[in-house]
Amino acid sequence: MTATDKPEIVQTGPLIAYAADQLRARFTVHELWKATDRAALLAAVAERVRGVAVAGHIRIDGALFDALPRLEILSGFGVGYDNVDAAEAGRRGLVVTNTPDVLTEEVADLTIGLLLATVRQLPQADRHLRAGRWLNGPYPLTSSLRRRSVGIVGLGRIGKAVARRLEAFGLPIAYHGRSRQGDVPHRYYPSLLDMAADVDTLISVAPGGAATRHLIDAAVLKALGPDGVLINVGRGSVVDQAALIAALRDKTILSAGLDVFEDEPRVPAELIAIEQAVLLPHIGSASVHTRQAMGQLVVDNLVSWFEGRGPLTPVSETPWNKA
Ligand code: NAP
Ligand code: 8YV
Repeated sequence: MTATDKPEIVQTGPLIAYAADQLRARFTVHELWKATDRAALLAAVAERVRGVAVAGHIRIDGALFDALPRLEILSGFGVGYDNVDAAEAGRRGLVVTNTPDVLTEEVADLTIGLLLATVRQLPQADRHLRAGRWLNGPYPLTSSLRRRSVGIVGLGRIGKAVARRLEAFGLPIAYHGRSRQGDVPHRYYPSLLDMAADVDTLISVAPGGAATRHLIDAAVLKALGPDGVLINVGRGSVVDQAALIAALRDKTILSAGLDVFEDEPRVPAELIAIEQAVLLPHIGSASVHTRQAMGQLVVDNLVSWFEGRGPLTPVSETPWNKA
């Protein structure tokens, strides 16, 4: 294959070099986020581009599909794809892929770390020591994981990996989702409000999008109660952030550990000012090991497609029928 035979793709945002280098070796890559006039770039390549590597958080919808009439496949970096209108892609016969499984254990590890950091106030204790306050007295006693009961919102791949870890901690686990899962030993709650009333620790690993927007609202936080801890590693949009800030300020709940926010990377000053909250800059999958595995899957989906072998990990809205 000569350089000119390479299939042409658009890359929407920066990717780790490990993946970006492989894309450039295999494809002619048009870097959309670097273009001063994106519409002009798309118009110039419209008749040649058949693939998109989706990176970054720009909205991918009918406008891009219209601009690239020869488009066949969109290969996304990340398991969540709420920034892509996959239903519309499906209607147009396009394939969308994501990066499931390769990040599951990493994100579950981070979730447990965030839970422990929030309940035992690890960042606050670290700040206490660094500020020299230990010299004046010990760090105050904290809340505990002991006697807690956990409700998981979104018991999918990552939710189950979190549940496996929590079993080792000896904590009772319940879950809420759209449907009961037959092969799961944990108690199922069709109502999130009922689950929040029965547990004191809520862990959200639910996907973003219209169907889950503000699923965790003021009423759910009130039901969680004054010992309540909310951990969110799914998507910021799942939690009503203004209601959460109010609930933390007036002690409706005890604390929150958040890896995701409604308008990333902007985090409201009101949230930053809440000392008991633990706030992370969306690092659930952000290890070299796991980001390389995710990047590899972005590349592999495109390579597999252009070699005529179909996508490796299509999303449910664009199923691939090998026949
Ligand atoms: P998954 O296997 O598809 O699991 C998603 C779960 O959410 C399913 O169990 C599903 O259960 C539930 N769910 C879907 N829609 C729901 C709704 N309307 N109400 C309640 N529950 C709903 O996905 P995954 O691989 O575990 O990833 C989950 C999410 O984690 C991703 O979509 C992404 O947003 C987030 N994530 C974050 C990071 C990070 O860095 N913080 C990293 C990776 C992933 P039912 O079908 O029974 O409803
Ligand atoms: C990524 C994520 O950091 O996979 C996901 O859904 O949220 C994270 O693993 C993100 O998608 C990359 O921007």
